[in-house]
Amino acid sequence: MSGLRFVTAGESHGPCLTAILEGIPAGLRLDKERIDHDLARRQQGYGRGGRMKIETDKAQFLSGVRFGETIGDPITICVENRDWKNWGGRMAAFGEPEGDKVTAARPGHADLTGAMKYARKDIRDILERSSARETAARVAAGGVAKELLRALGIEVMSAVTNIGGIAADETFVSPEAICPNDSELNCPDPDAEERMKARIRAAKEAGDTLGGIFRVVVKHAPIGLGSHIQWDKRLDSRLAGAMMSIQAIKGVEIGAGFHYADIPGSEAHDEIYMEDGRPLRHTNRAGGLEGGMTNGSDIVVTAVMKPIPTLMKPLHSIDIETKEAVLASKERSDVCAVSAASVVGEAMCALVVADAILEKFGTDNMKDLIAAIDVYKARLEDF
Ligand code: EPS
Repeated sequence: MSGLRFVTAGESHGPCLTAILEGIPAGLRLDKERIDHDLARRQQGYGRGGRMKIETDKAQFLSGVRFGETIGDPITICVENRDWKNWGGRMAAFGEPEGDKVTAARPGHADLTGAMKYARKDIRDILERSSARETAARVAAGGVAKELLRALGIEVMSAVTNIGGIAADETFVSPEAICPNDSELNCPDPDAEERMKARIRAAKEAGDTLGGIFRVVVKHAPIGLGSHIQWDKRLDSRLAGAMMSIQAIKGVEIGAGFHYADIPGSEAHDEIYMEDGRPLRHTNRAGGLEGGMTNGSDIVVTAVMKPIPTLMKPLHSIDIETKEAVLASKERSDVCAVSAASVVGEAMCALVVADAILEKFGTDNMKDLIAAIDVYKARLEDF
């Protein structure tokens, strides 16, 4: 990231999650309610665990914003962990730890490799940071990126398309059909959503977990974000990397994605026509990206999430202290968090697209940014 950069800090049961975001121009008005609404959307979803009943995630702005407007400084956002009050004895920065160590590694989690790599005897030293609770900080930072995009007329939205093998009907979740919705699983197909909920109930009863697929769409991004000239400037690679960085994501597609394997070139691309003096496409198989650059069509990114590795009917594993065979540890967790991941996916796409905009047009203040984009768009009118 060169226009915008951000880091997060914080453990799942520490005092808070924090994000520091640098590069947001001065003069951007923020709607804190909208940012908090995304934090609430990340918490909801049928199949979430007991933790979500404890937390009411809210973004606290600690720097970079005065009276609702950014001032160009790094923005620090903190999301409090209410559960911290129950974990002080196990998570304090100093003193002696209370309670037992976690020594039974969960297959599929960072537990075993993290403990080996970081030379830790208590897997809690790994799992606290690898937990998807960290994504609350990303959604808060992504909320600011979304505010920037909104000010430029760009929208980011998502839908869950599959949970545990139950697929939503394409008429509801095609890139053209997706629009903001507040359904429980972020799935706009009500019939599929009911079947997904039944599938989640059955998984819970069986002590099991479920993964799924979600799609993020970015509408009205300017033409020419990203670049073909270098591997790390290609916007599709940046989007795919950002999506893969979300906990439990195991695959990402842009546009037609893996379906490209099934079709010949004659059906794979988006033919270009000239209409009213402008180039126009009637299809969007490319998912809005050609040569690593936005081409003016909607950006379409799809990702698959594996089932959460914390199982109430645990898998075979080993104890890192005794080195003996044991069943994996049981931590309170979710049965299914695909709808939460879809909100995190929106945040990550928003951060990447905002970064590409600021890289191309400048980062000091909103007035200069809007003027630069207007000049560029006027030039493209007459390319
Ligand atoms: C999460 C908070 C966690 C889990 C979940 C995501 O809360 P706790 O560990 O206190 O129950 O519900 O974490 C995981 C799925 C994971 O694998 O670590 C959250 O805020 O999203």
